[in-house]
Amino acid sequence: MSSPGASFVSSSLSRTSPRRTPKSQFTYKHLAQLKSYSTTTPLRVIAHVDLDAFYAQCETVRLGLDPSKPLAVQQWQGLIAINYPARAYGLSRHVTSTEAMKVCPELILQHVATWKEGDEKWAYHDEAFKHIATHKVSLDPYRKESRRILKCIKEALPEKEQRVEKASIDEVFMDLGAQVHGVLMERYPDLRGPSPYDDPSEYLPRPPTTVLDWAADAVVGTGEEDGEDIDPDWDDVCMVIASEIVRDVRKHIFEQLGYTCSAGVSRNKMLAKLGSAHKKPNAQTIVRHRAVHHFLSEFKFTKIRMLGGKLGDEVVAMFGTDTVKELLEQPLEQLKKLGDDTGSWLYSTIRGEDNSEVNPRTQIKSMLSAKSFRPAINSFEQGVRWLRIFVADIFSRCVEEGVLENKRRPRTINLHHRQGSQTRSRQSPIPQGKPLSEAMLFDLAKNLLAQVVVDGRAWPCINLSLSVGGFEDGITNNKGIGGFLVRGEEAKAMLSSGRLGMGSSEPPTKKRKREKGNIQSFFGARDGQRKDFDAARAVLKAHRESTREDEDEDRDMEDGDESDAFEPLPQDDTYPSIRIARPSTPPPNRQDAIDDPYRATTPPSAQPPIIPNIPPSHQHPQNIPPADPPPPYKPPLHQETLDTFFCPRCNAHLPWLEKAEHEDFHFAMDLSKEMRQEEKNGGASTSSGAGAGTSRRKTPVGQKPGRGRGRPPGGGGGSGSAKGQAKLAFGRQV
Ligand code: DCP
Ligand code: CA
Repeated sequence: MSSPGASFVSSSLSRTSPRRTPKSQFTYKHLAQLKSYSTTTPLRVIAHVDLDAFYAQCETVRLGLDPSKPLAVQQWQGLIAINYPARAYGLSRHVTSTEAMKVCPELILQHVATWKEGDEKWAYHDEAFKHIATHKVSLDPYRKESRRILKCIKEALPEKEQRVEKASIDEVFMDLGAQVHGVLMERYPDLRGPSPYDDPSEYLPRPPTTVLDWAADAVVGTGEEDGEDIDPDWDDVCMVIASEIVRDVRKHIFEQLGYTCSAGVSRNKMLAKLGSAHKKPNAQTIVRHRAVHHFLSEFKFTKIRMLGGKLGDEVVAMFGTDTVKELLEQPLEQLKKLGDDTGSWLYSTIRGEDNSEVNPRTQIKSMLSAKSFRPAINSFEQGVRWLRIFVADIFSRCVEEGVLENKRRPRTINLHHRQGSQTRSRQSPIPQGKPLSEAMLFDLAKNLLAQVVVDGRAWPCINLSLSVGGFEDGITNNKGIGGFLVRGEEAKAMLSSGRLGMGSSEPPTKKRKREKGNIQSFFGARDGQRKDFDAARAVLKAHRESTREDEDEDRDMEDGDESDAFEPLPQDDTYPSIRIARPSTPPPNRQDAIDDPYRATTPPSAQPPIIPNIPPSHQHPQNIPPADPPPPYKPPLHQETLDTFFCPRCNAHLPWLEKAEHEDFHFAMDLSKEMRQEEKNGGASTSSGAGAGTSRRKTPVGQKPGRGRGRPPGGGGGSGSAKGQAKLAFGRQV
């Protein structure tokens, strides 16, 4: 490519221009910092590369189709990726597949791959969209392509001068500092010498004024005559070099794999990302230092990452504007009304400041597989069938991570279960002393679900997700004493599963007594639920036994700890600190797309956001897989009004969907009463029929049935019985 001349010193123009000052505004130190990826050098160059219509391109490439033909990727009835030829018809993610075909009859619709219940591997199924109830989306094909593209990008960069961060399934950031520094030294040998007087704070000489060649790039303007032609400085030259590098990378991806992408080049991640979205597809945009102000003022700040949601709304409400231009008029003190940290962060962000570094970690920290159920699922058996798929999905990804070679392995497994508006999470450690297997994960997953079921109120379930986390580098079978130590995430998970004996304040014998006598007799009347409950209990029992065997082995190798601290007790809400927060609501089409390895499996706290100097008050609160469970389930109106059942125990008509929850309420009440009785009798089990209607309540005339946690009609929070329920559900003190 054509570029600035070999030596700026010999450039006559650089000396003759009347407007030119003899020195650059950058110092030798700034230049040296570029090499070490400093986040503060004003010469910094960051690129963001984003694949165009990614899933759609994956399908086009996989099927060997003509990329100029309109194609969309379908997930059930919705579209999740639309290529640019199809976008020319006005198609977007908001239309359904049927609507899309009406608008563009020649549209190629390809459904995402799915796991079919019972199958061992995902596949592309004909008419998969009809099987939402029995299939689960697999994003494996896109993850695979994502990995190939990342590899290709790395190949296109010098091994020792690359810093690449995978930001999502189809995005990477590159800090081009070291490479650009190398090119500068090559092209402008005069820069190599030591700084005058060996003083790094000395200013660099001016670069030559040869016209900078931006090739076909979209170079963001400054809104006025910017003087670049006669007055370029080293920051402009760095951008030109970076734009050449990025063009080469994009060319390499296209030539090797057939994908087009767009890129942004600027002085930090935030600006580079805004740049890559500026012109699409297959283009690159340069946001020079001198253009930042103009570029950003044109934006609505709600387009900037972290300002799209609640914080953005708050700012709009407080300052009555959503444009950067108007917000720039607010002094720092005013912005600090949002809080000191948030105000300062916002002040610098809208001025284009972002010192977050490009973090080259590429290792996955957690993996998640999830499914939203429409219709909801209603039994342990059904849940287990889905767990089998989740485990197969996760295990195959673990294999790619090198678990079989014991390179890396997860230490914890988590189950999130959603019923109505309530999300429950159960966690357990993954035994580290033996090879990780699919069967082991399945057994752990089943055990977690069984815990939820035994705790009650499990059905109908509208979302289940399973994740493994706490990936660590593998240890060999001859692990040292450290391999047996329980620490960090694993210890947390043990607490969560009660294995350290903190899941309950009562002795295990008492618990077993209660399970056997009361619960069974309660469910005795209801065959379906009893079967469900028994199945869950059988799983818990089998798991407990196998865990005991394992632990006996482990204990033989340890110090002969005889305590019975490993009983896997069902969890409840007693220990909120180990419960996992409910993740946020996804965009409508992403319900099954949540196991994106980067968007969804890297814990937010471990993954610096695009603007990592975000104020702490607005950071994601917990280190959880950012799974996106569905929005709260709202049954269709007719179900709420017509599909009611009559509860003979409290003479109330309640929505059918709340039946199980409501019955569980009565169970809780009965049990609570019985336990109190037991205490009164000095601990002797009464084992009376818990379903005998001992705490029957009546619905006051005209009062609506209670909602939510299965409260019976009229069940006020302060009443004695409601308290009993609360105790059972949250306290385990009964
Ligand atoms: N995706 C999804 N659901 C969404 C958004 C995205 O399933 N609501 C998936 C499909 C996309 C991929 O993630 O192909 C990447 O998302 P992008 O937002 O980068 O969108 P595209 O790559 O499809 O288009 P663009 O060319 O605008 O980047
Ligand atoms: Ca994209």
